[in-house]
Amino acid sequence: MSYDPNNIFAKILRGEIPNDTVHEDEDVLAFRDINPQAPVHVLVIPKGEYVSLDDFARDAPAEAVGRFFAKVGQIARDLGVAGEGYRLIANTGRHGGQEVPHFHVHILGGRSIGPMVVKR
Ligand code: DGP
Repeated sequence: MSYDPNNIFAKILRGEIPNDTVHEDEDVLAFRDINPQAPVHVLVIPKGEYVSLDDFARDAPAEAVGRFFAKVGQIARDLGVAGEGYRLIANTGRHGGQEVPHFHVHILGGRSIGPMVVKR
């Protein structure tokens, strides 16, 4: 799947749509989810154009992948959720339920997040 430069997170990165930023640097933007599922619900996205985790893990330099996850950990610590714990989610592709085709991880915390997957 090729990268769609008009996806909503690309627009957020270009400043075309406002967001509630909690962290920004040269590599990543972290902002609060518009539809929070927990007291802390933050999305972390790389600034590079990657459709999904599959794309990012395959195509980004290993150093950039490592740096991204180091930053996710630091952002969770800064949000104050690392002590009690949190859940990291990377919905990937259709079966993963990914809605926005720009790689992102969800940091969910501030309460017990509950069962990992609801059985259907
Ligand atoms: P996913 O299913 O993993 O692709 O989740 C996409 C998330 O993005 C979903 O939890 C809602 C959030 N989201 C969608 N549009 C916007 C937006 O315009 N602003 C913010 N802050 N979050 C958004």
